[in-house]
Amino acid sequence: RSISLIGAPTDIGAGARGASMGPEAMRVAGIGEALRARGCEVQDRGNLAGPSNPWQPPVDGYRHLAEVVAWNQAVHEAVYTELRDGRLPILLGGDHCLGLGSISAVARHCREAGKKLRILWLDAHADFNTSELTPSGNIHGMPVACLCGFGPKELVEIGGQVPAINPKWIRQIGIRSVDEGEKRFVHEQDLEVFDMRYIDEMGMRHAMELALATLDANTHLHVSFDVDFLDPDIAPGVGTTIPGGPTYREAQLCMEMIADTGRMASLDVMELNPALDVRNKTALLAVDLIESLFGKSTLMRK
Ligand code: DIR
Ligand code: MN
Ligand code: MN
Ligand code: MN
Repeated sequence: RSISLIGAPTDIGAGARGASMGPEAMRVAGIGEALRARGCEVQDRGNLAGPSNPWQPPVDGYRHLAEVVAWNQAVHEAVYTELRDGRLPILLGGDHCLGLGSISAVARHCREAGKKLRILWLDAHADFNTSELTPSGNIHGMPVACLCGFGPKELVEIGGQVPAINPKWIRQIGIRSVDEGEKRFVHEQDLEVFDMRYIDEMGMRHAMELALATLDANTHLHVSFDVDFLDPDIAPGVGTTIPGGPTYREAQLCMEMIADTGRMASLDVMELNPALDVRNKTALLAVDLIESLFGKSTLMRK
């Protein structure tokens, strides 16, 4: 497989500074070497450029809207170009507001290539806020809503078609922090959410069986991996730690089951915050999990 690494060094949509250092921490943790060891051809496209973080309060429910738009346009073009060239893009964030640029590019590619799209959203949060619902104004809490057409015009139009995606195409895994108004909106839009209670009761295996059901040979599977999906005991290097996330074993199984489908065609690795990490352990864990996502297993698979 031909993979392109794209760094997006910004924390423009987050509530804590530091995710701007995520791409380099992933390189230092050896993501390129790990993928090459899996037999992949890997090109590191380096880092995208964009506005610096002015660290201003929200205006009309959005913090840094103009800067978020600029970063997402850059991400959209970069991800779209790699897909057009038949490559598998891995977006190294950066905060999760950039999921909008990335997934709008994937959706545009799927429209043009006549492919079905399925999105796995691995996260502690639903990221389904709007300017009316958000308690923070941080746009990293809004990308899923923007993709579904609920957000400011400049953002929802980045993919060239509004909405960029249908909420039915999304499966959310590991969710355990949803704001009050956001909760109602998730229900209203009928998002398919496998929250931590579901995983506790039914197990990661069953959650993933359902989340990955009905993929076919014509499906493009996109994985948007917010590192705060993981339990903070194993992954402290994120801006918004929420207790009670998937364990190391549960996270490995999740990644292995995705790999088994053979359908993953694009990936985001978001919200890694080296300023809050301990000796880069969260980046090293992310690389370990990504190896599983690309098919590393203990034994030969039958
Ligand atoms: C919270 C935190 N729901 C907000 N969101 C995220 O500010 O909208 N944290 N995505 O990582
Ligand atoms: Mn997120
Ligand atoms: Mn999150
Ligand atoms: Mn089952």
